[in-house]
Amino acid sequence: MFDYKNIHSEDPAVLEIIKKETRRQSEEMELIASENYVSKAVLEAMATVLTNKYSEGYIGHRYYGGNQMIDEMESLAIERAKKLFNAEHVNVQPLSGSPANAAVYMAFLKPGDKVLGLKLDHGGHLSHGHPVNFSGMLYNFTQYEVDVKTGRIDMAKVREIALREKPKMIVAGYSAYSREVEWEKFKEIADKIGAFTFADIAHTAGLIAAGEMVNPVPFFDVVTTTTHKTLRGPRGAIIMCKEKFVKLVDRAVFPGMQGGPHEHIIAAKAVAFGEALKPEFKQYAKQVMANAKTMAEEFTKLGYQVISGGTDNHLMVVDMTNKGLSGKEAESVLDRCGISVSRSTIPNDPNPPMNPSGVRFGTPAITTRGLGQEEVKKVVTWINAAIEHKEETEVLEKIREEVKEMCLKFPIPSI
Ligand code: DSN
Repeated sequence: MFDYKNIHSEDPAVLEIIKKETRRQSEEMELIASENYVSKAVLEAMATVLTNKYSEGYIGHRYYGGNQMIDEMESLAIERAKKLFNAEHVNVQPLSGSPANAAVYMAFLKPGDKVLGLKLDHGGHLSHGHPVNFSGMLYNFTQYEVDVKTGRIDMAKVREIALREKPKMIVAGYSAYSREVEWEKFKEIADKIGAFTFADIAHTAGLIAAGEMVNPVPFFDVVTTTTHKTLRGPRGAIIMCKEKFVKLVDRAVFPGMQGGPHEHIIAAKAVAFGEALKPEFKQYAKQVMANAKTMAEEFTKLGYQVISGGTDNHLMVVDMTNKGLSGKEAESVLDRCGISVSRSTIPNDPNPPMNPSGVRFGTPAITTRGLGQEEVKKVVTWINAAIEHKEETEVLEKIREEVKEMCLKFPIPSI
């Protein structure tokens, strides 16, 4: 959409890489559950002079002059996000998901405090207490799990652990969990022990904003989300909280964790929130979920083990063990066909995260391109054929051609 004439003359080496990536995105299929394609308007907002500005502080209280328009932009983004999620307060400055989560812990906890979070190989995020992450290093996490038989979070077990451990905070909301979260039950358990409730809705935020999944914002103490997954905005994050926690949260973001916010990204967040408030976005979210359901059903028909037996959202984790390959091998076979996926652990995975047993599939990006359930069925047959014929270069190349043909039929809106 941009003509790139200045990069062309100033820095052809950079332009060459941008062009190659544009071609890759355009001709290949994106099934990574956390990725999406932004609109032209979001892309334009990112490429603006707002990147030139320092604006440490908050609206009306900045540590630099010349922030009148920046104040206007931040309040627009905040007002739209509040409306979208029915939030009492929104901080739109977090640079991305992990820094947002770090700010939440900093706001509500002291190092060493007890927290409850879902284990990484059961679908949690690194920043929900994994020992190699700052969260697991600084705070005393106890990890809950999904029930291995059902693939779902066993709330009776969560209650039992919470009552025993008495954490100061309970974290819910996940990276590789395909079912609706029982937010109200989490809140009820937390209230019993006086714990803070923290929801990380990074994956499902767009579906929640569209009213297609349950929204924890009205009753959880604090909620974070990235803005670039199902919400289809720029790479970044926001924190939402109850009015009574405004000072704690805002101070943790700045000066606690961050310096100058990225105002060009905040402008793009505002555009994305505006888009998500439109009725078309509800249709988009519905289609994302319908596509995911169809995908899970098609995999199941072909003998794949979908964790929890299906999906209520935009993603699913498929155990590749009975197909005779690891998640990493499946990822690389599909890469050769022009289909991007991400390897994933399965609950109690006997293999390490670098070479786990499963693959996570998601439908947000293909739905933005306009693919519907009929196309999704075709995509699953390609995936299955690629896995069954993983050693046969000719078969993989033929699939690659067919994938490309479909992708060119459904162009990415911003390309
Ligand atoms: N990296 C993201 C994902 O793929 O789920 C989470 O931060």
